[in-house]
Amino acid sequence: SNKRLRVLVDMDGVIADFEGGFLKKYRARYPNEPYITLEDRRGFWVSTQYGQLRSDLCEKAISIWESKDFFIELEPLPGGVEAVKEMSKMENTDVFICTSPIKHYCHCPYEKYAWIEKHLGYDFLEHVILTRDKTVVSGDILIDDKPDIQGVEPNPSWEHVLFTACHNKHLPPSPTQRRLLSWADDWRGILESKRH
Ligand code: DGP
Repeated sequence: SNKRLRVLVDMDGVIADFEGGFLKKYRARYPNEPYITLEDRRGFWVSTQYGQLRSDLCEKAISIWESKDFFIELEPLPGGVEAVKEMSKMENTDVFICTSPIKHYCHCPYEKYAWIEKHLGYDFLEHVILTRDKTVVSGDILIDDKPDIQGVEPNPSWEHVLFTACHNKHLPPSPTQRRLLSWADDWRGILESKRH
């Protein structure tokens, strides 16, 4: 077919290092509190696991990503920015960054746009989708590190390709969910498989 391919790429945990940025700033702000190494992370919600470690650590964790400059200062994950640039130059391919801002909105949405401009360029701001519900966004593929992506649309148009992250790498393989192990993995092959 000569239809265009629409690829949705998540931001935190896929092209921006949310987990690494969180741990670095948490340890700097709370040097005497216990923490969870990236090796020991389990479950998508950081605050849930910190709350299980000690109940007051839930709100301490939240205070980190609610702080000014948290999102803009996230480091790019290896190969992510390069992959997004490369796929957006491919023929018959439309790429959008599809990301859920936190509800503490005074810094996060602004800094997400600023991060995109800084790392992908001003023109890429045309390709940003901020939404708390990715199921209502149409696309062929959604590359996202969250294992369960739910919302009001029970049958989203996209295939969710699970991007491996510290919190999901121990989940058993699913026969219905493909994985991208990293940006060194065969993302070109996954795109190609959706073109038929
Ligand atoms: P997304 O990756 O687009 O699904 O966005 C999820 C956002 O939520 C991302 O910024 C990471 C952040 N996040 C991670 N853990 C927690 C948590 O425990 N609580 C909240 N409110 N947000 C979290």
